[in-house]
Amino acid sequence: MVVGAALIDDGRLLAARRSAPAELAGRWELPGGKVEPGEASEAALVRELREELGVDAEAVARVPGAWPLRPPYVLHVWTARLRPGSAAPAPLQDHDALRWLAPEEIWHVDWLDQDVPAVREVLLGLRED
Ligand code: 9L3
Ligand code: MG
Repeated sequence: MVVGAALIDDGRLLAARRSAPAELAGRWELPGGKVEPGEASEAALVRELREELGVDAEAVARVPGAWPLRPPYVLHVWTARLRPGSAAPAPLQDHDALRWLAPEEIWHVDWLDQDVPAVREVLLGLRED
């Protein structure tokens, strides 16, 4: 399983531009990665956000749905938030740009195809708040 984080702060969603691998470079994603054997999904999400962005974050709620990736992987998404005192996100690994997107800006970036339905779900939640 691959976990992705819809990191939300002040009503905006964090988008991360991939720098690798070549076939995904330049496309935007919900940051995250593979769950390790024996690891809980939320723990994987927190670990990936620390490794990739240098932040101290926590999972908030599972976004309903499961989206197929390159077999055998499946993408599951959680909303997440920065914990008090966390550093601001920085592109440390696998990314070369970050953007905080307001709801009306969500489609201004070229999301990975697999992330589009997940982002659509997240946007519904953002607009309710
Ligand atoms: N993937 C797709 N959307 C995402 C994430 C975090 C990952 N939001 C895909 C890209 C890779 C695979 O899952 O093919 C593993 O992700 P990573 O470990 O390279 O981040
Ligand atoms: Mg990753």
